[in-house]
Amino acid sequence: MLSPHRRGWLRSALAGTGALVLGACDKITSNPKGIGFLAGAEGLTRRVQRLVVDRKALAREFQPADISSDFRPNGSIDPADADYRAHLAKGFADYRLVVDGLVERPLSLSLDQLRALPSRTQITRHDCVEGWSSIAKWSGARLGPLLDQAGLKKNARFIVFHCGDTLEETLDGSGQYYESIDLIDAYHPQTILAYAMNDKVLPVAHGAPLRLRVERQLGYKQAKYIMRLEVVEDFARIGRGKGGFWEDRGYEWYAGI
Ligand SMILES: Nc1nc2c(c(=O)[nH]1)N[C@H]1C(S)=C(S)[C@@H](COP(=O)(O)O)O[C@H]1N2
Ligand SMILES: [Mo]
Repeated sequence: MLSPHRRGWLRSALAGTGALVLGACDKITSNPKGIGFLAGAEGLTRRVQRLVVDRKALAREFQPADISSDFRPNGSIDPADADYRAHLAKGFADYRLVVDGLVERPLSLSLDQLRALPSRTQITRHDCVEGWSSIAKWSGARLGPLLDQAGLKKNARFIVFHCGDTLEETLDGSGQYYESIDLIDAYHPQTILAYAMNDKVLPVAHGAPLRLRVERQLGYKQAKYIMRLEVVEDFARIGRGKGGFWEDRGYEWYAGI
């Protein structure tokens, strides 16, 4: 609900412009309920606009001198999973990023193909919920153009990132790391599938060969060891249904910063 203060502000705003804006709607302006309805609608529109504008704003970018010399690796840092070990042993020569689900054209992309896609380089700060931050320079394929290449189907709403590491041994396989983001973040210009960190090939500890950078959110959203992007309408049937490994264990799905 609007605060009394805000209601007051809206009422005076409407008093000033009301005659102009609502001039043709005398029946509504002369009806107090009608004014309340319009003021509420205007307040709602402003709040929604602010939300959308905020979601699209860029995360702060830093200078080369700000780059942390000791960027801390966290969570999985050397996956033991057999498939991952096999890829690593071959220097990811056979690695393919699979893009499937609600797409017109499923993709299977080698690292060379990923490196040829529209890219972006950015120096950003990574904030982990554990209370530490580090700054690094990331280069990678922009997710938006990649999704356009695959062509999203009408009912596409979320991108799920399936990772190559098992962070917790569970009987039902739900210990495999995964994450998900919505289309606002997927098309955000700083959202990239990073294959390089500080001008070098992405190290294993930080998610080789491919990790997500979704810069308006916390560390646990930054999926490492990405094997597959699945485009879905909802994630209820993936993992334990909350949209990510840590979300399944109680963390917020939207971890905005
Ligand atoms: N696949 C995978 N991605 C992951 C994790 C993980 O354990 N496995 N940990 C998350 C957490 S909590 C953080 S803080 C960052 C750590 O990224 P870094 O190792 O590059 O610091 O990765 C996130 N992405
Ligand atoms: Mo984290």
